[in-house]
Amino acid sequence: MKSAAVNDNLFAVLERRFPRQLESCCLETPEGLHYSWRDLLHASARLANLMKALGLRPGARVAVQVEKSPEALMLYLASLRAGMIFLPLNTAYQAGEIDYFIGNAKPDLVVCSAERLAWVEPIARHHGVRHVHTLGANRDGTLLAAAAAHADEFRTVRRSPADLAAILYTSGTTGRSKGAMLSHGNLASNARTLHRYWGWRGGDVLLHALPIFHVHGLFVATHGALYNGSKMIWLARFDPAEVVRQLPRATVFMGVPTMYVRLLDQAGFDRNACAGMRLFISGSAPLRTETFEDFERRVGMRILERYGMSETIMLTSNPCDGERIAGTVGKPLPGVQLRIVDDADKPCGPGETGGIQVRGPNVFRGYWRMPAKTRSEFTADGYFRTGDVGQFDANGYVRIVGRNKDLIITGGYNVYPKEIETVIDELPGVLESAVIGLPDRDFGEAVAAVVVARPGTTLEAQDLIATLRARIAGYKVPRRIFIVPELPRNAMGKVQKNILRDSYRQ
Ligand code: MLC
Ligand code: AMP
Repeated sequence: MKSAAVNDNLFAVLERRFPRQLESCCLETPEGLHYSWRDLLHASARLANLMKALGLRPGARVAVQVEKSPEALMLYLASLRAGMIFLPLNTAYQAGEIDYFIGNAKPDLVVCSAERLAWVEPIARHHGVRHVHTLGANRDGTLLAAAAAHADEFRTVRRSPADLAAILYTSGTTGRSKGAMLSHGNLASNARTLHRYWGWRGGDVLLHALPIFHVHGLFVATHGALYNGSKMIWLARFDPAEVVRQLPRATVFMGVPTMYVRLLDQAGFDRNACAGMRLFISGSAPLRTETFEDFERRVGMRILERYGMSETIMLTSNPCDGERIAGTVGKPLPGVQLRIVDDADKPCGPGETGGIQVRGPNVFRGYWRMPAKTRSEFTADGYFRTGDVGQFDANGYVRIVGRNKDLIITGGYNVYPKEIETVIDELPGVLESAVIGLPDRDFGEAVAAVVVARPGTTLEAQDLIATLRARIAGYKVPRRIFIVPELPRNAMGKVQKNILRDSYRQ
């Protein structure tokens, strides 16, 4: 029976699994920095004490847009310890995007890099944020200076599994982002499940090269290592040459397919470099069969592909021991109920295509301040509609064959065409636009826009791209813009994006 004394705060769950030797290395960087498990406890305690001293109460939101660094990880852990709700924000977001997130989430504390302060602070103050601090990539900024005065012991705040730990903004089909609310219980259950399923073991070392503002890098990778008491080699950014240099010291690597494509372009990426590696995991976007096969030929190992999303964390995975099949995302994880249904919500048989729905302890608590939207995304019996389309094969492996949401995934980042079309349509001289994803060797899909000018106006694609760069995150900016006299429409007046995709594919 579970003791009443057990704290379900995710940090407490992770801490119970830390190694006994608190002096051993928990995190190191290629620049030669070493952090022990004790350093991690102390740094997160100081930051948690600072949050408390600032008057933040459990349940307050902490919004963070900083470069990846060990201290950025400590800040996340401090937010868990203090019972705050963590709101990580992509460093590519521009002012308009940040304004929406801060206005929607109403955080009590905003932490940004010093370079962003000049524009982030006015936005934060405008929305009534009480505290704004800076955190740089090199242990600089006002946050650490303020935390230094605080004690390095902190009693982790008690949380129940249903209490919120994080809000992750995911774009929406309507162009408005939604905040997916994830609880301590959601994150802890997924961490435990993946720990078993991926066979984490003593001596594992994670090579961490993902950004830490999304599910993949912040939760799946980081929780895996922390829950296993494993060291992380912490790269500030994905640099394929640096990854190849560090691989001989690691056993586990997680990446999006673009990272595998780029690793395969490195001459030194071979069996030798990977001799000590136990597991390569891919997710966040479809892994092409060609990449899977090239990888196997080159390295002699099969990439383990898994499938997840912000609202559900991880859902399915190819096995650690057992056959990993190209083009599939494996079986539903233990505890995850996954069904594939037709338009009438009737279960599909093996080989039949339908919408993927899921239920389980990993499924989020709803969209922040959007109860109606939350209700409409769940079925009457509590399944979440993922918007992904797939089928079970004869062995029970899931194949994702498409999406019934108008979404582009570029290099593991999601782009909703509607959001980009809305921004393009507001530009002077633009009558209308259609945003599509085109096949791209590096990014899987690349964002492209087809734009119609207002009568009597001339538009230049390069000018539009330059203007868009200042308004939206770089990965959302179309790589190509095609100026056309009109968009193809069907009898209902709807733009025929399939025709555009076919025309511009080459
Ligand atoms: C960067 N750029 C991109 C891009 N990333 N363009 C399209 N798609 C992308 N994904 C652009 C920049 O705007 C810039 O444009 C140029 O590329 C170089 O920028 P960079 O910062 O140097 O890019 P780089 O380091 O090369 O980044 C590529 C990448 C990165 C693959 C390392 O995109 C990345 O880390 N992706 C991972 C995303 C991720 O973690 N997803 C998980 C979501 S969670 P310009 O024009 O200025 O030169 C999820 C759930 C799940 O989906 O299942 O996991
Ligand atoms: P996000 O909203 O950023 O969390 O992205 C989640 C989406 O990424 C899912 O709904 C899928 O469409 C997609 N996705 C994640 N993993 C995979 C995968 N292995 N194969 C195909 N699509 C994936």
